[in-house]
Amino acid sequence: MTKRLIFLGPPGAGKGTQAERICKIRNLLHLSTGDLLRAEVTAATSLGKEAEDLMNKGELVSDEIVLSIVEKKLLLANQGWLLDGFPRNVSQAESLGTLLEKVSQPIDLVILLEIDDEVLVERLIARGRADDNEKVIRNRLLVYREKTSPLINYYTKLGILTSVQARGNVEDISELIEEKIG
Ligand code: B4P
Repeated sequence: MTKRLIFLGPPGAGKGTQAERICKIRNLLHLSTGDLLRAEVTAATSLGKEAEDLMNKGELVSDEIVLSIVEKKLLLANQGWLLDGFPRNVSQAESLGTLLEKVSQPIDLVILLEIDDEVLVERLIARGRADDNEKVIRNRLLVYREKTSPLINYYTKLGILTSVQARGNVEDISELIEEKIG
Protein backbone atom coordinates (compact mmCIF):
# COMPACT_ATOMS: atom_id res chain seq x y z
CA MET A 1 0.00 0.00 0.00
CA THR A 2 1.15 3.52 -0.83
CA LYS A 3 1.47 5.29 2.50
CA ARG A 4 4.62 7.38 2.34
CA LEU A 5 4.12 10.25 -0.08
CA ILE A 6 5.68 13.53 -1.13
CA PHE A 7 3.88 16.36 -2.93
CA LEU A 8 6.17 18.41 -5.13
CA GLY A 9 5.23 21.49 -7.14
CA PRO A 10 5.49 25.26 -7.40
CA PRO A 11 4.03 27.61 -4.79
CA GLY A 12 0.26 27.73 -5.09
CA ALA A 13 0.01 24.47 -7.05
CA GLY A 14 -2.38 23.25 -4.35
CA LYS A 15 -0.04 20.98 -2.40
CA GLY A 16 -1.53 22.05 0.93
CA THR A 17 -5.10 21.92 -0.36
CA GLN A 18 -4.75 18.44 -1.82
CA ALA A 19 -2.62 17.09 1.04
CA GLU A 20 -5.32 17.93 3.56
CA ARG A 21 -7.94 15.98 1.57
CA ILE A 22 -5.78 12.94 0.86
CA CYS A 23 -4.51 12.69 4.45
CA LYS A 24 -8.06 12.70 5.80
CA ILE A 25 -9.15 9.95 3.39
CA ARG A 26 -6.06 7.79 3.93
CA ASN A 27 -5.37 8.56 7.59
CA LEU A 28 -1.86 9.82 6.86
CA LEU A 29 0.12 12.31 8.91
CA HIS A 30 0.13 15.64 7.02
CA LEU A 31 3.51 17.29 7.40
CA SER A 32 3.58 20.76 5.84
CA THR A 33 6.84 22.56 6.48
CA GLY A 34 5.14 25.84 5.47
CA ASP A 35 2.42 25.36 8.14
CA LEU A 36 4.95 24.25 10.75
CA LEU A 37 7.12 27.30 10.06
CA ARG A 38 4.11 29.66 10.16
CA ALA A 39 3.17 28.17 13.57
CA GLU A 40 6.68 28.99 14.84
CA VAL A 41 6.31 32.55 13.50
CA THR A 42 2.92 32.98 15.21
CA ALA A 43 4.30 31.64 18.48
CA ALA A 44 7.26 34.06 18.11
CA THR A 45 9.82 31.36 18.96
CA SER A 46 13.49 32.05 18.21
CA LEU A 47 13.19 29.69 15.25
CA GLY A 48 10.09 31.55 14.02
CA LYS A 49 11.85 34.90 14.30
CA GLU A 50 14.69 33.57 12.20
CA ALA A 51 12.30 32.15 9.59
CA GLU A 52 9.86 35.07 9.29
CA ASP A 53 12.00 37.51 7.33
CA LEU A 54 13.07 34.84 4.82
CA MET A 55 9.49 33.65 4.33
CA ASN A 56 8.24 37.17 3.75
CA LYS A 57 10.82 37.59 1.01
CA GLY A 58 9.92 34.27 -0.60
CA GLU A 59 13.33 32.77 0.17
CA LEU A 60 13.87 29.30 1.62
CA VAL A 61 14.42 28.94 5.34
CA SER A 62 17.71 27.23 6.28
CA ASP A 63 17.92 23.46 5.83
CA GLU A 64 18.99 23.14 9.45
CA ILE A 65 15.78 24.70 10.80
CA VAL A 66 13.51 22.79 8.46
CA LEU A 67 15.21 19.45 9.13
CA SER A 68 15.03 19.87 12.88
CA ILE A 69 11.25 20.37 12.61
CA VAL A 70 10.62 17.52 10.18
CA GLU A 71 12.81 14.94 11.86
CA LYS A 72 11.01 15.12 15.21
CA LYS A 73 7.57 14.76 13.62
CA LEU A 74 8.47 12.04 11.13
CA LEU A 75 9.96 9.79 13.75
CA LEU A 76 6.67 9.86 15.67
CA ALA A 77 4.54 8.92 12.65
CA ASN A 78 3.68 5.27 12.52
CA GLN A 79 0.60 5.38 10.28
CA GLY A 80 2.23 6.71 7.09
CA TRP A 81 2.80 10.31 6.06
CA LEU A 82 2.51 12.90 3.34
CA LEU A 83 5.25 15.53 3.08
CA ASP A 84 3.93 18.79 1.63
CA GLY A 85 6.51 21.43 0.73
CA PHE A 86 9.46 19.31 1.86
CA PRO A 87 12.04 18.57 0.55
CA ARG A 88 12.55 21.92 -1.17
CA ASN A 89 16.09 21.40 -2.52
CA VAL A 90 18.51 18.57 -3.25
CA SER A 91 20.29 18.91 0.06
CA GLN A 92 16.99 18.48 1.97
CA ALA A 93 16.17 15.47 -0.24
CA GLU A 94 19.51 13.88 0.58
CA SER A 95 19.08 14.46 4.31
CA LEU A 96 15.57 13.02 4.12
CA GLY A 97 16.90 9.98 2.26
CA THR A 98 19.49 9.35 4.97
CA LEU A 99 16.90 9.72 7.74
CA LEU A 100 14.40 7.41 6.04
CA GLU A 101 17.05 4.79 5.42
CA LYS A 102 17.92 4.84 9.12
CA VAL A 103 14.31 4.21 10.11
CA SER A 104 13.56 1.81 7.19
CA GLN A 105 10.71 3.97 5.83
CA PRO A 106 11.27 4.32 2.07
CA ILE A 107 9.28 6.88 0.04
CA ASP A 108 6.54 5.09 -1.94
CA LEU A 109 5.60 7.87 -4.36
CA VAL A 110 6.43 11.49 -5.24
CA ILE A 111 3.54 13.33 -6.92
CA LEU A 112 4.43 16.41 -8.97
CA LEU A 113 1.58 18.94 -9.27
CA GLU A 114 2.11 20.64 -12.62
CA ILE A 115 0.64 24.04 -13.45
CA ASP A 116 1.39 27.27 -15.38
CA ASP A 117 2.94 30.26 -13.61
CA GLU A 118 0.15 32.67 -14.49
CA VAL A 119 -2.50 30.50 -12.79
CA LEU A 120 -0.30 30.33 -9.70
CA VAL A 121 0.17 34.07 -9.48
CA GLU A 122 -3.60 34.64 -9.77
CA ARG A 123 -4.40 32.02 -7.11
CA LEU A 124 -1.87 33.31 -4.61
CA ILE A 125 -2.77 36.97 -5.01
CA ALA A 126 -6.40 35.97 -4.38
CA ARG A 127 -5.38 34.15 -1.16
CA GLY A 128 -3.50 37.17 0.22
CA ARG A 129 -1.21 35.58 2.85
CA ALA A 130 1.75 37.71 4.17
CA ASP A 131 3.98 36.28 1.41
CA ASP A 132 1.31 36.49 -1.32
CA ASN A 133 2.07 39.79 -3.05
CA GLU A 134 3.16 39.76 -6.68
CA LYS A 135 6.82 40.68 -6.10
CA VAL A 136 7.30 37.97 -3.46
CA ILE A 137 5.33 35.40 -5.48
CA ARG A 138 7.59 36.00 -8.51
CA ASN A 139 10.61 35.46 -6.28
CA ARG A 140 9.08 32.25 -4.86
CA LEU A 141 8.64 31.02 -8.44
CA LEU A 142 12.29 31.81 -9.22
CA VAL A 143 13.42 30.01 -6.06
CA TYR A 144 11.25 27.05 -7.08
CA ARG A 145 12.81 26.88 -10.57
CA GLU A 146 16.32 27.21 -9.26
CA LYS A 147 16.30 25.16 -6.06
CA THR A 148 13.26 22.88 -5.98
CA SER A 149 12.68 21.84 -9.61
CA PRO A 150 15.96 19.81 -9.74
CA LEU A 151 14.09 17.39 -7.46
CA ILE A 152 11.98 16.38 -10.45
CA ASN A 153 15.04 14.85 -12.03
CA TYR A 154 16.28 13.53 -8.67
CA TYR A 155 13.12 11.52 -7.97
CA THR A 156 12.61 10.55 -11.62
CA LYS A 157 16.03 8.88 -11.51
CA LEU A 158 14.94 7.00 -8.38
CA GLY A 159 11.90 5.78 -10.36
CA ILE A 160 9.29 7.05 -7.87
CA LEU A 161 7.97 10.25 -9.50
CA THR A 162 4.60 10.67 -11.17
CA SER A 163 2.84 13.86 -12.39
CA VAL A 164 -0.68 15.25 -12.15
CA GLN A 165 -2.13 18.29 -13.95
CA ALA A 166 -3.10 20.65 -11.13
CA ARG A 167 -5.32 23.03 -13.11
CA GLY A 168 -9.07 22.61 -12.69
CA ASN A 169 -11.34 22.17 -9.71
CA VAL A 170 -10.10 20.78 -6.42
CA GLU A 171 -12.27 17.63 -6.52
CA ASP A 172 -11.16 16.63 -10.04
CA ILE A 173 -7.51 17.06 -9.12
CA SER A 174 -8.02 14.95 -5.97
CA GLU A 175 -9.47 12.18 -8.13
CA LEU A 176 -6.43 12.24 -10.41
CA ILE A 177 -4.17 12.02 -7.36
CA GLU A 178 -6.20 9.15 -5.91
CA GLU A 179 -5.82 7.26 -9.20
CA LYS A 180 -2.04 7.67 -9.03
CA ILE A 181 -1.88 6.52 -5.43
CA GLY A 182 -3.97 3.49 -6.31
P1 B4P B 1 4.30 26.69 1.61
O1 B4P B 1 3.53 26.88 2.84
O2 B4P B 1 4.80 25.31 1.31
O3 B4P B 1 3.31 27.24 0.52
P2 B4P B 1 3.07 27.23 -1.02
O4 B4P B 1 4.11 26.44 -1.75
O5 B4P B 1 2.97 28.68 -1.36
O6 B4P B 1 1.61 26.66 -1.32
P3 B4P B 1 0.84 25.31 -1.78
O7 B4P B 1 1.31 24.67 -3.02
O8 B4P B 1 0.72 24.44 -0.56
O9 B4P B 1 -0.58 25.90 -2.19
P4 B4P B 1 -2.00 25.84 -1.49
O10 B4P B 1 -2.61 24.50 -1.46
O11 B4P B 1 -1.87 26.57 -0.17
O12 B4P B 1 5.62 27.65 1.61
C1 B4P B 1 5.65 28.99 2.10
C2 B4P B 1 7.08 29.42 2.48
O13 B4P B 1 7.58 28.62 3.60
C3 B4P B 1 8.18 29.23 1.41
O14 B4P B 1 8.23 30.30 0.49
C4 B4P B 1 9.46 29.14 2.29
O15 B4P B 1 9.89 30.42 2.71
C5 B4P B 1 9.00 28.37 3.52
N1 B4P B 1 9.23 26.93 3.43
C6 B4P B 1 8.27 25.94 3.40
N2 B4P B 1 8.84 24.72 3.34
C7 B4P B 1 10.19 24.92 3.29
C8 B4P B 1 11.31 24.04 3.19
N3 B4P B 1 11.15 22.71 3.10
N4 B4P B 1 12.56 24.58 3.17
C9 B4P B 1 12.72 25.91 3.26
N5 B4P B 1 11.72 26.79 3.35
C10 B4P B 1 10.45 26.32 3.37
O16 B4P B 1 -2.87 26.68 -2.51
C11 B4P B 1 -2.63 28.05 -2.79
C12 B4P B 1 -3.95 28.78 -3.05
O17 B4P B 1 -4.60 28.24 -4.21
C13 B4P B 1 -4.96 28.65 -1.91
O18 B4P B 1 -5.61 29.87 -1.74
C14 B4P B 1 -5.92 27.57 -2.39
O19 B4P B 1 -7.22 27.72 -1.86
C15 B4P B 1 -5.91 27.82 -3.90
N6 B4P B 1 -6.16 26.58 -4.68
C16 B4P B 1 -5.64 25.35 -4.42
N7 B4P B 1 -6.08 24.47 -5.35
C17 B4P B 1 -6.89 25.19 -6.23
C18 B4P B 1 -7.62 24.85 -7.40
N8 B4P B 1 -7.64 23.61 -7.90
N9 B4P B 1 -8.30 25.84 -8.03
C19 B4P B 1 -8.29 27.10 -7.56
N10 B4P B 1 -7.62 27.48 -6.44
C20 B4P B 1 -6.93 26.54 -5.79
